[in-house]
Amino acid sequence: MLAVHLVSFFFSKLQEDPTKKVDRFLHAMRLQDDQLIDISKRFLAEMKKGLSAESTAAAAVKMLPTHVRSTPDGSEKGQFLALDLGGSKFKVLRVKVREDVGIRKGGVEMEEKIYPIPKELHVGRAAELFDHVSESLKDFLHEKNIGLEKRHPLAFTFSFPCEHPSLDQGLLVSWCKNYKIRGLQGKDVVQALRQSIGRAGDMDVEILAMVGDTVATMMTCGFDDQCCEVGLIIGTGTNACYMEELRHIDLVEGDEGRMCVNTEWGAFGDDGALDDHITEFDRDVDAASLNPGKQTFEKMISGMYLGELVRLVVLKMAKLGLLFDGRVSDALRTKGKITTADVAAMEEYRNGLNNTRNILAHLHLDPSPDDCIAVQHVSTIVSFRSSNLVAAGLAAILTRIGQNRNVRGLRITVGVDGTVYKTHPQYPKRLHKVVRRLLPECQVRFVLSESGSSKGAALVAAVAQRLTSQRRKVDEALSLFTLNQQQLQLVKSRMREGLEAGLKSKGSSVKMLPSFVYHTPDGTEYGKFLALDLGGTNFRAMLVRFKRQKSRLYHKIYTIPLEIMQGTGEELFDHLAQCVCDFLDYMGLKKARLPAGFTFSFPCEQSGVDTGTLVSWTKGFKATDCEGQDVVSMLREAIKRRNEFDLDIVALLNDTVGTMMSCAYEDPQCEIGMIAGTGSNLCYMEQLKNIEKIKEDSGITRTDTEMCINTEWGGLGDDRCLDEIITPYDAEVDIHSVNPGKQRFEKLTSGMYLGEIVRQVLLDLTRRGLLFKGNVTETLKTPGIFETKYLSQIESDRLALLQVRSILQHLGLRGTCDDSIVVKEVCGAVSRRAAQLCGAGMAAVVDKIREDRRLERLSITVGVDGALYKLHPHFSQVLKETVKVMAPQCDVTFLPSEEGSGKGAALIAAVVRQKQEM
Ligand code: 0WK
Ligand code: 0WK
Ligand code: BGC
Ligand code: BGC
Repeated sequence: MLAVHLVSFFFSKLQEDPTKKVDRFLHAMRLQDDQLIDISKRFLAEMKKGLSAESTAAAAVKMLPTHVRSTPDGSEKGQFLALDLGGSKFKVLRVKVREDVGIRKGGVEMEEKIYPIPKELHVGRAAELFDHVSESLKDFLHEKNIGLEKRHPLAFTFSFPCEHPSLDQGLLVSWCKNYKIRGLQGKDVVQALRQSIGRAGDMDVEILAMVGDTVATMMTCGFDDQCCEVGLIIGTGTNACYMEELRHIDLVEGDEGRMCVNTEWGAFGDDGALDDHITEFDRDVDAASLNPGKQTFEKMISGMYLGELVRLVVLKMAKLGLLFDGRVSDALRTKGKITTADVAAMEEYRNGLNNTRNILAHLHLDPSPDDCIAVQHVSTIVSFRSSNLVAAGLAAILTRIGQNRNVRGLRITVGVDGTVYKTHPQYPKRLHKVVRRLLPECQVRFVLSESGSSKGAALVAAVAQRLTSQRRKVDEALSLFTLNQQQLQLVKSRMREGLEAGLKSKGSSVKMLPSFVYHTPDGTEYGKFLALDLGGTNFRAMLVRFKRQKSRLYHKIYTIPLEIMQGTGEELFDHLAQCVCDFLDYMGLKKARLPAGFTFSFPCEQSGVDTGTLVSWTKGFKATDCEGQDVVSMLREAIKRRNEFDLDIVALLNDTVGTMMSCAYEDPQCEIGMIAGTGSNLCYMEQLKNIEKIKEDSGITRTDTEMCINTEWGGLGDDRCLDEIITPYDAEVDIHSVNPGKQRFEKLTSGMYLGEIVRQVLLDLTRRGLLFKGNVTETLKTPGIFETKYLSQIESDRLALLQVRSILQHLGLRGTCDDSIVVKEVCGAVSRRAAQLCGAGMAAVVDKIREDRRLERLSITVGVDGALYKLHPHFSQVLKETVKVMAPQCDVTFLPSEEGSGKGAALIAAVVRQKQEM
């Protein structure tokens, strides 16, 4: 007996392996990696087509924006009703989401009930389907004794292609799978549901969000795994979604942050892109479907069609005598007689062959063992092609995300659901394997959505609720920085009053310090001068040479260490003398005793052009024994102490005056100098007769009618006249500054403080849980950590949010894209207010000059310098716009100073020199 078996076994081995003939018969379905890579590339191209405004209308792969802008961050909470319609089962659910504990750890409680959808409703009228849905909801509320008195937020999973104008609106693009209903295409599905719930009555439901099942699945898995940014369904239908950069989604306003895109990849190939892979069996399945010509990719993959594909293949092979000796049964000829569940059963590891025999027997066929092996192999090839095609599509999506993030080794999680993936024994492993083979560098994790997508839908509703309340609270904080016309008018008139008061008497908050500079340059200046410039972020020494209205300039920049800025006056001036010595040595001019102009960018009460006592330090300087001292004498003494060189300091000036002079050398209309840098200040040419506080003094010649006044407008508000626009954040910055109560206007407008104001706002928003998940890091508590340069970088239009995020990470602030959006908005609000306030101040000055000169219109130039004006992406523009609006009778030109105030210092030194030689 054993001998007989061995003979027949070897005989059968000799006979051809039945799978071989199936391999040959279905070679078109057996896709090799190079073909999958090619399909993946085609799909990537389709994705780009769907995202771009030009080509989306004609694109087969619609790439539908979902208005879901972030994946769960664990702060979602609340109780929601949920409807899950479109998959194989229609479910009504109640979902309770608690704080900060993941689903696996039971952070979400669910009660659900499945309500069958009668077949006729799949092909009836929309109203009938939705009335059935609403009645089911009503039944669920009764059964679960959920009170009807309270308004219930509802999340709706609707698994058909919809265009979403917003999270709670969805216009149906088309029906698919086993649905073909009349009367809803192009209409708002949420509205249709609202109406049918209204018709059902006795229910107070607020539909907060409607999403597709891929989105809901991504959110469900994202609650536990923050890396989950892709949702995949391989069920009755198939589809995928992923988080795309908003700037790539042309159909949605804004380029900040991300948004989940529902690819609707089921339609890939509807434009013929996959024709070279469509087999006759695919064409037969399509022809017999409810939507011929549509959902090409889906019909090669999803559970709705796999069984049918296998049946058609087996039928064809039987007809060709390749199976069952050519015998065919009516059952085998009948559509739907082999289901996808049958396909899965045939491929079961242990009982696959047995299941195959039973299934074929069930079709009134009498298969031989080889027939069973062959039919099982048909199932394998058909489902293998399905998982391979999904892998190709997924590889395209992951490649896209990798490109968006500009990373090669992407680490990401894919949330998956759907009966095929869940119940087909080999499917998940095959899919994972091929994806990892196609994308070896990527670390892809697949997470199965255990209990359906409604948790995800509830999370979307919870996120929508959270984002709405967060948005409201953030807008409240930002609104404190939004100045309306009336408030700007107030600042303008306060500034005007400050200017007038300062001209009359000493001690007003806007000091209006005389500079003893009586006129701007006239081009006759000549000679070689040294210019020293202390005040901004650095100390600069310059050699300036004037000849025939041309100037040449060499300079060197030196830093001022904090310990010098806040040490003793002697140390500070010794440091300056050392820098000057180094510069003269470098220029080989130590022996020269050059005439020098000293730009000292702090409020100095001058009694002449070459002498002035420091009224008070500003901008973080706090060197001792300086306030009330003559700063020129202090420099001279330091030079003497050093005893290596000598200077003839003939002029002391403020950086605003130096800037005005520098620019006036180019543009004679320049009569105002403005600094928007570390500090904030302005000077302008005032009529001598208006400077009441100035006594008859040496140096005023009869011809002089004007003098440049250093307004020191930074002090506006020190008398609390700006309190109504001072926010609590400003007060925090002032209290912790080295000069509390002082320089209030400067502390609203200058680079030294804007970063700090932003930090205070971020600190407050984080403490209130509106930012960085409420995680108040040491960084956020560190004064000065948020330098103003970061504002300029963060607000630059060219900078994508990701870069904002990396700046924040560089600062040790780990946040989401949404956090980055808020940080950018806070920076924008703070810098915009600063520019508007300077604009209002400028409007006060130019209108005063215009009125003093009894002019209907004034045309004037402002020489301007400072990192904030020069480097901030929007500051200068907002400033100009504000001046135009606040001083409509003045044409103000802003002329950025090329070489800083150094040339201005030298020009004043030249003028003084020429006068001395007269
Ligand atoms: C379960 C989800 C549902 C989705 C379905 C897809 O809760 O939203 O539509 O998976 O799989 P199917 O039921 O079509 O196999
Ligand atoms: C450059 C000028 C200097 C002035 C500085 C202000 O030459 O006198 O103090 O600009 O800008 P900051 O360095 O504060 O940005
Ligand atoms: C639909 C998708 C859905 C997928 C999975 C497809 O037929 O077009 O919207 O996500 O099935 O259910
Ligand atoms: C100083 C001014 C200076 C301005 C710009 C302010 O802090 O008080 O004198 O012009 O900064 O540097």
